Amino acid sequence: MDTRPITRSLYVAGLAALFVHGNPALAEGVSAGTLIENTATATYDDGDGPKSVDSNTVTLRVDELLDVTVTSLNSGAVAAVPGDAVLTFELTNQGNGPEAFELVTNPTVTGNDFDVTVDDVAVDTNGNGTYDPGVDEILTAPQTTAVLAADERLTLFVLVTVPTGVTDTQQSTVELTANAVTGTGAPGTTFAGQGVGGGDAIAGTTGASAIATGALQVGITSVDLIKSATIADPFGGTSAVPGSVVTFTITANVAGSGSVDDLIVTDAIPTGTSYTAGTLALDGAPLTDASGDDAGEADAAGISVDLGTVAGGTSRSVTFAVTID
Ligand SMILES: [Ca+2]
Ligand SMILES: [Ca+2]
Ligand SMILES: [Ca+2]
Repeated sequence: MDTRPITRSLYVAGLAALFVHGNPALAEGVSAGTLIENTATATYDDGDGPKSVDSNTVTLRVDELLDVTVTSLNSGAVAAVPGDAVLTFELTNQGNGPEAFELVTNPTVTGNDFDVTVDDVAVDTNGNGTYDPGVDEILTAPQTTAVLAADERLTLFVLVTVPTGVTDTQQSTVELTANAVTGTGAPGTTFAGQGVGGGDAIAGTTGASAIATGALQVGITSVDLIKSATIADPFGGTSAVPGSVVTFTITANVAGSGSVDDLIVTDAIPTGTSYTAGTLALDGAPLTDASGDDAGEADAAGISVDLGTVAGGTSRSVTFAVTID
């Protein structure tokens, strides 16, 4: 005979059905407007076979959280000279529902060495990360993005003009603020009925507002050319007479925090003299007279040396010799 006591077991199965309408894999969580339905089930054995019982179903609609982030996409300060410059930002709808954002720029930031003029805010319409005039859409006031889906990102360009009169290494920053069009406020601020599907919209941890700064640094680079000559006459002296060899030195001094591109030094062979073949040199190292094989070329008419890109603070010296006819 079985003497074991009757075992009554009760298993409560929690979290039954989770109905998700839409995409739940968002940074902010479940999509706004999603209905979350929950029914609890209990199973037990009352000694007369297994039984189960369901609870009533509780249905929750997920409200819309309003959140946004803005970051600068420039790696450090953008090198600038007087004239047009572009600052690049990324805006992300961090909320869990669709939302548009109004954009506000501020070029007069405390600590600026100079202030730029903000000309426009543009959207990277063709998505290549670069401002393309005539292609990328310029927003009209009030500058507002399209409605962005939850988690959608947008690359934005702030188009500015750097004023004349700025000096090398001066810096300026520009702020870009994005505010949810539905509203902003302290986290938890509720906009009744203004969320997805008539639910509430609620300011999230960002307060539905974000700000980022972009920086510009002036890089003005100048080139100074200095030419000198030394003379060796046929008699061991330094007189300029027919037959004297004149060695010219041309020094290019590049100054400033930036660099110059395509720096080419040229000089015509003076009338009354003839180029001495094989005397062209850069920083003391010989260059051939032929073209296309190194930085330099020379012929009866003149010399040319291509220094390429030269950073500020650098000096390069070109030398060559002529003989007085
Ligand atoms: Ca919305
Ligand atoms: Ca573009
Ligand atoms: Ca050459």
